Amino acid sequence: MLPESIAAEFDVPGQVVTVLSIDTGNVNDTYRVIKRTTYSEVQFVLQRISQAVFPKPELVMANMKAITDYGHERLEEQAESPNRIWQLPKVIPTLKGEDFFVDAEGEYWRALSMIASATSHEKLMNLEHAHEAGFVLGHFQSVIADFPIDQLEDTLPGFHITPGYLKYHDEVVKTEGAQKKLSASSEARRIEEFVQERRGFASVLEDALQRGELQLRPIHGDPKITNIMMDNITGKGTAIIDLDTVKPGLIHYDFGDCVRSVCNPAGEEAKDLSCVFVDVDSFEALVRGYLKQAKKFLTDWDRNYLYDSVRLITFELGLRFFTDYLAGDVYFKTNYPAQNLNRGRVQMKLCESIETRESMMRRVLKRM
Ligand code: GN1
Ligand code: MG
Repeated sequence: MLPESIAAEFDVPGQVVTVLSIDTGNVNDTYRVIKRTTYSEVQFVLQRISQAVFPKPELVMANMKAITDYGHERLEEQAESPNRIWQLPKVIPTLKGEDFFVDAEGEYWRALSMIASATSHEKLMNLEHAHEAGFVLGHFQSVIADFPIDQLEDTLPGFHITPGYLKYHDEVVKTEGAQKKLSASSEARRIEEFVQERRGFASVLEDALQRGELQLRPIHGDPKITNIMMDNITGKGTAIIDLDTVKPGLIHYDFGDCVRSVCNPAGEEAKDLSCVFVDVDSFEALVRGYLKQAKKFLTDWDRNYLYDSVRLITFELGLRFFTDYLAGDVYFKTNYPAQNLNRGRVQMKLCESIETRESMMRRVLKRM
């Protein structure tokens, strides 16, 4: 069904004026809906949940409803602070009072409130932006820290388990389609070699979890730069959005993902690899912001694995993009044929830069 007719199924007053497509996001389809009555206008976010990625969208929505209800209560308690106004999206029910709408084709749709007067940026603007990204992530992790993890569904088994992505990669590489792509592209062969050289490192966080050095906690799962909303009025971070992947995990997955997306000034879709690197100044600003919130819950072991998490999650995303290219683009949406190959090269170049700057990054972590 068309998004225009779906938009009318949600409990928002007025008539649909327009539905605009929002192109960021590699998984779900996202739209901004504008509805008007004779005296006001309401805008909200409408999304079609990708069932290629989330086979059980109803579980995604159960988590989202539970975590946003819980989060709103916590944020209400903090609403007194004049310095910063926190926001968190709210699930908008359908006219029948449900948390999602299933259309005639079996597609799952949901509506979420818009974060007011705020902007999501594809690339880093300045050091203050990096500080805010870290602060917002640390704040979100602290808000959900006491949510019982046994009440969160596992919506995406294997998410951020790097050894699992490696196993899948090994299976994909054997296919005829992947072999053809590898023999046709020296870039692809180069990335394949890069992956093989780092096999041993892939289990660094999972091993630490097995040894009991790290523990599972509620995490965001996808705190990339575009999911951190900056307040247009105060210039501060005001919200973290895209709560599809809130589930039990290691806070390191979040930290690594935030750093790899914030501290690469060229962004995820760069074409010129010479512009891709980890910027240590913005890393320092991000860590400073993050620790203002996170130092109350980080253990010594947690701190010990922060550098590794940045290297690992960057490598992991490079591997996920590259494997999806070899598999025929079955997971991440693309706009041109070799986009997932290009995204893979960018993350692997970034991973290399993180390795080059390891001692500088470790020094930053040690100082704070
Ligand atoms: C996907 O859909 P989006 O853009 O929020 C992916 C993340 C990746 C990200 C890279 C559920 O997120 O894990 O880091 O692309 N989400 C899922 O841009 O796989
Ligand atoms: Mg997401």
